[in-house]
Amino acid sequence: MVTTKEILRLPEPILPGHAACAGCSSSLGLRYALKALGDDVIMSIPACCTSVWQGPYPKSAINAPVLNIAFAAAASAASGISAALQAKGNKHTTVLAWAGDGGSVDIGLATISGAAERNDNMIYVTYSNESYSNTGVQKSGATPPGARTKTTPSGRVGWPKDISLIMWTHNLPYVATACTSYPRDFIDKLRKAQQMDGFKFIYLLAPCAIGWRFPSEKTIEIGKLAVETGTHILWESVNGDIELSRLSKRYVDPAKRKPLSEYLKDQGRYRGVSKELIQDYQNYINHQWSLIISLSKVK
Ligand SMILES: Cc1ncc(C[n+]2csc(CCOP(=O)(O)OP(=O)(O)O)c2C)c(N)n1
Repeated sequence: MVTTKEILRLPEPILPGHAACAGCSSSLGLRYALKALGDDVIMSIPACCTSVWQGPYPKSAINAPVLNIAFAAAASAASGISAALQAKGNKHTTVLAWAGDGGSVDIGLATISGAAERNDNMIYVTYSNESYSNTGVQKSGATPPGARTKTTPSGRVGWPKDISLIMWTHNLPYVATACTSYPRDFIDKLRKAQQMDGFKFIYLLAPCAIGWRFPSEKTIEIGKLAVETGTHILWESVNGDIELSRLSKRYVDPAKRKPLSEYLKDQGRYRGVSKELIQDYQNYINHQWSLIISLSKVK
């Protein structure tokens, strides 16, 4: 496993002058991703927070070549980059598609599914702040039960789509979940994906201080609570074999998990939400655990 010392020693890929909000974990996530993958990377980024915080054209705080592309098109643009590299005989450059949950779970789903079915050579990371953040925090298909957004003012009703499992059903070489509060786990997963050919998918939980309404200094703590309460399950799949990651293995037993209320108490998006919706969130979490365990090697 990568050490904290090594992460600190790696060159800084996010330059001074970016426009991310205080406590933004999508910028942190991309910082780790580019540290993990090195400097031989070409990115595809659709309309999302990252395309805003990278700074106004012609300047960019991301120290990598970026193709900024339409909202639905991160995967199809990355497919094009990947095909061009292949045509040039370039086997060394990594193609990284980096998109929000709205751009992945909703409007971009068809293009990701197409690229995955073709097994196009790229790493696709969905960084999920569980809403359309940069346009004012509207509900996305990844918004969890009970969360209040601009378009769900009394709390989101219904269950989100699990894009990691949707991608898993595409029979991919690599699928994983990660969280910006655990950079070592995320970096190891990215490096593993980088060694493989074909379409690799990572779903990165990225807490958003503005959208989730918590104090900006709590970004890391909130992400850790997502894992410690069992709300966000860390797992990976190599050639279809799902395995729980070390950090989540300890929470297989529900008695070991912190109560969901610990995770929600500092998040303004859950303030005043009905008990029924919070219970529905707990039901969803329990359902996800049963599903992952039944699909994984942990019986
Ligand atoms: C076709 C289209 N519809 C709407 C928009 C406006 N728009 C730009 S970014 C965005 C939301 C992006 O949400 P998400 O992908 O979750 O990324 P985040 O902003 O949370 O980082 C929307 C609705 C657009 N650019 N194109």
